[in-house]
Amino acid sequence: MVKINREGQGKKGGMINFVTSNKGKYAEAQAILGDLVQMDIGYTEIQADTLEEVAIYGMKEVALRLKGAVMLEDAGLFVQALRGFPGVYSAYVQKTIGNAGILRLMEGEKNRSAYFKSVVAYAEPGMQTMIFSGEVYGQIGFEARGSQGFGYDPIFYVDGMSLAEIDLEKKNQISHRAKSMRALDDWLHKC
Ligand code: ITT
Repeated sequence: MVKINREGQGKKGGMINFVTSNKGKYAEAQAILGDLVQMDIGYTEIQADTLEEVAIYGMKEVALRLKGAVMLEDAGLFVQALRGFPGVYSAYVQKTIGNAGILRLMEGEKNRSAYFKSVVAYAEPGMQTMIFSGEVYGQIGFEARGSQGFGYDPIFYVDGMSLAEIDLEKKNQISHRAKSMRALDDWLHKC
């Protein structure tokens, strides 16, 4: 029997396990979905052309390892002038050249348009994996600003402020992750 969903619970009850190593992501998701359980257990992030493929493959792996409701999220920064780079390589690029490297690649570039995309995969035993996504459009700034958030936040600007200059509550009003997590939350509440 399907139960009425409460905060942080899957359709069939029980807490949702959010497989992520990223505390910032977890905090943002938790503010929307309620009490989640962070599972920092790692999973294989395949080389693929889309975030969706990475998330679906990852979900197949973690669903075998964990009981109950499971979700994971793959996100990326897509810079128009760099033809979508770093995109699916965002984690590796952040670890290697970092924000300073992206700013260097953008030196002299007038087109600063970029977007973040978040793809959430969610599954419960006996149910097919559901995918929800969200995007936020902005600009790559000319300098890194702010100390909140994580990852590319200091160089990604919306309405003249970097995402690292606004707090979690404000980021959750506009972000790619807030949109994908809200779409999941809406679906969970449609019992
Ligand atoms: P998990 O895979 O363990 O969840 P991760 O940090 O590796 O954590 P992703 O692969 O989804 O997460 O993220 C790719 C990169 O994009 C990574 O370097 C993140 O820091 C960065 N990123 C993701 N979401 C972001 C956001 O909201 N603001 C700034 N950077 C972000």
